[in-house]
Amino acid sequence: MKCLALLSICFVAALSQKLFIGEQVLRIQARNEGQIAQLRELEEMEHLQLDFWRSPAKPELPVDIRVPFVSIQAVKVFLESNDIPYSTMIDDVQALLDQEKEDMLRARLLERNTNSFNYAAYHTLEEIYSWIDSLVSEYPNLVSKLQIGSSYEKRPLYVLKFSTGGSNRPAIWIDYGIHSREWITVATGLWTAKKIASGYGTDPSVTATLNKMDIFIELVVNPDGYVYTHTKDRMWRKTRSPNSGSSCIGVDPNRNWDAGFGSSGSSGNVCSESYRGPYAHSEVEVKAIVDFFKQHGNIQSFLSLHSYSQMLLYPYGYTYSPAPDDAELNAVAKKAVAALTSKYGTKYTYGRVITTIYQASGITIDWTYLNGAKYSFTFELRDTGYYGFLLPANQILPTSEETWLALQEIIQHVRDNTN
Ligand code: 0X9
Ligand code: ZN
Repeated sequence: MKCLALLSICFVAALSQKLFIGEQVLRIQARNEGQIAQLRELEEMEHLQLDFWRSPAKPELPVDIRVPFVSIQAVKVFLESNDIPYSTMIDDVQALLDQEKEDMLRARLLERNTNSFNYAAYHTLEEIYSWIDSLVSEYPNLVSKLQIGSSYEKRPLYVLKFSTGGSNRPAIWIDYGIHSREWITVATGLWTAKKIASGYGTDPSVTATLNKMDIFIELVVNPDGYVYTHTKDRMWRKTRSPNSGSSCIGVDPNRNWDAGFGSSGSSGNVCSESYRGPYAHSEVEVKAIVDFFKQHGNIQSFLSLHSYSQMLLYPYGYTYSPAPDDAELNAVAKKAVAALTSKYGTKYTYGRVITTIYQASGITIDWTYLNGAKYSFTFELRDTGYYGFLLPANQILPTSEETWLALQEIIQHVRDNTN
């Protein structure tokens, strides 16, 4: 055990991976709007190099911040002098990363096809892309692989198509990994794709859906970021495209869509984690989906998966105006969440993005909703911040199973309400 852990540290160092020694994640519970404003000031202090896992929004929602070792003293002094309550959620970020690496190395050993594949482990992009080819070859009459474009660093952008025939049937889109550090979404995506492939002809609900509709799944929307989280910086969120005139890299692909683009709920600062980009759809990974969506012309439901917070959200993020289908989306979310909770008791909140989490402009589901995908939802998977983005691999299967129940509710509703 000890020797394995040591080995992984050497391995990490050899790849010149960013280390998080002595870093902590603090959970802050603002008492009122005044303290929210003070936390926003803290967010502006760039020299502290803070990573806001959850930004200040409203007093009911805790704020989670990853704090580098050198800033811990300063942040705690700031909080204590302003009488803002906090606790330590993750005491040693690097210890969690070492464990994660060890779990991954162990998991790889026996994988040959999509049956012996270890769904309870996190995987590299290479492993995922080879798994995609296995799935296509094992279900040749149902599953095919499309390439909808290339990433900034020229990696292929693959989409799995599940179809039993017809021409341009109404479709459901599901994507994972748009924010690269949200590994749980990608792992859940692989499990879900296998569930759908193996469910045709055996699971009545999957069968009924695929007899009427097509399903498209993009497992890794942001492959450059995903590779970067495995090789350089586990906490990378954005794309990897450069910004002219700055050494800060990347755009937040969930602020880059042409729906309220540029309004509040995104940042114009290239170094910000929610930098919106120079113009809407500037990121090729976003543009590839936009082009595919328009060209297809019959995508009825668009589901985009994120983590963390345990929420099921629907439009809008950029405006307080309710969407025209607000009541129906609310009812669908309600039954989806009830199904999800029935499995392991995991509690979810649901509602519009802007009122449930925070204002966010230029987000995926606002664009897809405004462009015809009536059933546009976004998930924030487990957990609520105990591990945050570093959810241990032993939660992959339960997360996938419970999320599947919610997906099934949504898909059924879409199927029953689409011609
Ligand atoms: O800030 C975001 O983009 C989302 N939170 S995350 O931690 N996954 O980055 C919240 C925006 C609205 N939610 C979704 N679009 N899932
Ligand atoms: Zn996200």
